[in-house]
Amino acid sequence: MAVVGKNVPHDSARGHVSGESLYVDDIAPARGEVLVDFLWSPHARARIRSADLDAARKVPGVVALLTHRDLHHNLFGPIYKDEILLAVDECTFRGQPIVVIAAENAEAIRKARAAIVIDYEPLEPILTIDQAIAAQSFFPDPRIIRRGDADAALANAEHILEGIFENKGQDHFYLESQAALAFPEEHGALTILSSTQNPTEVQEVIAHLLGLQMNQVVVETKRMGGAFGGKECQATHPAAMAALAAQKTRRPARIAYNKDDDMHATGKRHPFQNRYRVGFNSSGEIVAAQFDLYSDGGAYADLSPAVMGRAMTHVDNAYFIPNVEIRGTVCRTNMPPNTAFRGFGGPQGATTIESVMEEIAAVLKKDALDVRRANCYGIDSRNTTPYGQIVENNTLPRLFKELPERADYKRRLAEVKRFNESSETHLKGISTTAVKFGISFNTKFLNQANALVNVYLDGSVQVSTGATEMGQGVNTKIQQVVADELGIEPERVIVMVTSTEKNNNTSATAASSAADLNGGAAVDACRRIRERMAQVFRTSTAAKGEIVFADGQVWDAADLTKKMTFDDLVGIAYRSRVSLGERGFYATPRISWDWTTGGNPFLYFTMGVACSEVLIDRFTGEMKVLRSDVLMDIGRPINPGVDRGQITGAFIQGMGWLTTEDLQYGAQGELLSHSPTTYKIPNIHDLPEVFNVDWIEHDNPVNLYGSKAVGEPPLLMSISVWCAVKHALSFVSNGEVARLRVPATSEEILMRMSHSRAAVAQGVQR
Ligand code: LUZ
Ligand code: MOS
Repeated sequence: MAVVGKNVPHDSARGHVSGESLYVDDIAPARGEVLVDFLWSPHARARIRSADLDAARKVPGVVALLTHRDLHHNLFGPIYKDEILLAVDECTFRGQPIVVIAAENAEAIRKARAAIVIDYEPLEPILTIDQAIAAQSFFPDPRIIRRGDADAALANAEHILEGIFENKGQDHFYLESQAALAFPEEHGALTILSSTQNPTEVQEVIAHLLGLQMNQVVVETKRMGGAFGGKECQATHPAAMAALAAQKTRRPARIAYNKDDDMHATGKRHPFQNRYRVGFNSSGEIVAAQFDLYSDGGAYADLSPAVMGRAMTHVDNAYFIPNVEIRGTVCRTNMPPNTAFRGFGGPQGATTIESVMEEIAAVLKKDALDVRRANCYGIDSRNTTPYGQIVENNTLPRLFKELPERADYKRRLAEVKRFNESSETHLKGISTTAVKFGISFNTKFLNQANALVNVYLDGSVQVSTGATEMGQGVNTKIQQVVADELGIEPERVIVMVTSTEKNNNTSATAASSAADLNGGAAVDACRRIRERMAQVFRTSTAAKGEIVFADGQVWDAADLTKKMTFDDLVGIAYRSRVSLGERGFYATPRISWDWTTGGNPFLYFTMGVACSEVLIDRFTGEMKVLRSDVLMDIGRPINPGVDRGQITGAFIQGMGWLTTEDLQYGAQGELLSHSPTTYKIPNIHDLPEVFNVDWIEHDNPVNLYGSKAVGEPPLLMSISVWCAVKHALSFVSNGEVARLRVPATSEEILMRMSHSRAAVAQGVQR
């Protein structure tokens, strides 16, 4: 009756569709509660000459107006402590909070906001990577990864390709906007209900900003309505504003951003500008490459250096590059601080080299799949990454063989060519791309977790970990693992609300690794409880063999007459005064990392290969995905249904970034596309018409029950869609390498096609 590997329903599945699941802002107002909101900077960069709050204070219903002066400290940040919560004398991005408003109702907040008078002196902002490079506005410590001699190998290469890959950002578009509820407790303590991936960070920052000890702040997270990285750091700001209001007014305080403010004020996926020089031979094999990556970090560092680190360790993606040089520079601009977003720089790195693969194929007039296969990481050789980690347990060659067969790639490629020769109205493209995603936080110390397992007198079990549930099903996976460890039904196990009171010093639920880390900690706790219970069983039955826990029973493997229910054994253990609670711990083994010497930043890699075919309207640039096939190595899934959902959802979310989600800004950096009417996330009609999602049977012996992390890696499978567009464009590019930006919106595609048509018409040499 093993539970791991079964489709146990998501623990919130019913609640999500019935509306029973509570999100922070669904919790009924407490007596005396104040509503909290904030006035944000309308300028990307401006000096605050003066602020007059007198008129706003007199607005009926206003309870408090709070500024940086009301904070004990104003400085925080996950990597560098460079970020301020409330602007002091200069605003450094549009959307930056300046005044926190606490009021009896929304009407009073609206009037107070209008009555605040701030005299700004607008300053010249830096709004783009180009402007940042021109001004040399960078965060500290540009990084470099180097192997072999790229310069020399490039000098001798048969072919050289140069280009720039550029991508725009992406809004997280979680359905539940940022929200928090703060309650004042006795002796100045606070309890915060926060929609955060990182309760510990919220606890730490609030304690610091408000002058409390961490043990005076309890942060609880029941669930999030989506997060995608957008609540790894930036849920902290609303929680801190609510906490400040609760501390100062001594009343419960609630904040919930509206969608527009959320889109204006929070950071996004990082825009990147990646320059590359690639040398290859006439069979398409890369002999050397130089990558110079620039990201837009925004006004504060946030997680940008770590995101850049992941971009740099994913620009190789599935491909071996013998001589390589990878530089990474994070630009400081006056945009909202860009932050974690599912994939965390990985997509920006991997799309760059997948784009290069299409370009090499175009130059050599080869099938891009053959080029990719020629460069794919090997099993016994050509298997070391630029940073020195060996790609162990490498299933990429197998995936590169099996997926194209399943997708009937060769035949369809020929069909695409025939179609493009005959159709005057449409264009098709097809591409097969890969993913190799490193699993582990690239900051070593974050790879730890603890878990609390309590067995109650009736044999039912509560588990608490630092993992937060954002719809991804981590609670269900932990429930399954605990059920199997104790040999009981999953219905006997409940995963409790995440709280800093039960689990201390936890890492963000991030890097796809929450089930790995927290599941590992829960296993540790269960095994120690089981060991004690087994000892009780031996004492009370004189059992001599191995003690088995399964099917809700406990028995002696050497003598099946010695058997009792798990519940009865719990009762005996309790009466024998044996502890039935345990705290487990997990620290990822084998990992090491150093920017100068390299190392093994990742415990293992999640891998996959995908093939997509697109149809483009030659007159409008409108694009449809005709078919996508995805084949992954996700180890042995703990919950196949949950994992299928993750692969499907991540693929579609990645498609959104790559094809339709177009962040548009005005001349002063004002976000113009700040609602669903102007920002196009994928909907049901954008699904590939044929969409096959599958995985291979393959064990991952280094991780929990042979499983692999699945949250982020499949997002990179959607790169096949973007590359299929690029492939389509190669048919109309007049012999030139087709360039394409992210997102490849209809406008972008149309522009690229028109450019080629104009070039053909005028005989222009580009
Ligand atoms: N967060 C982080 C992440 O702090 N380090 C990481 O490596 C990471 N990777 C993916 C997503 N979030
Ligand atoms: Mo993340 S991008 O919060 O795993």
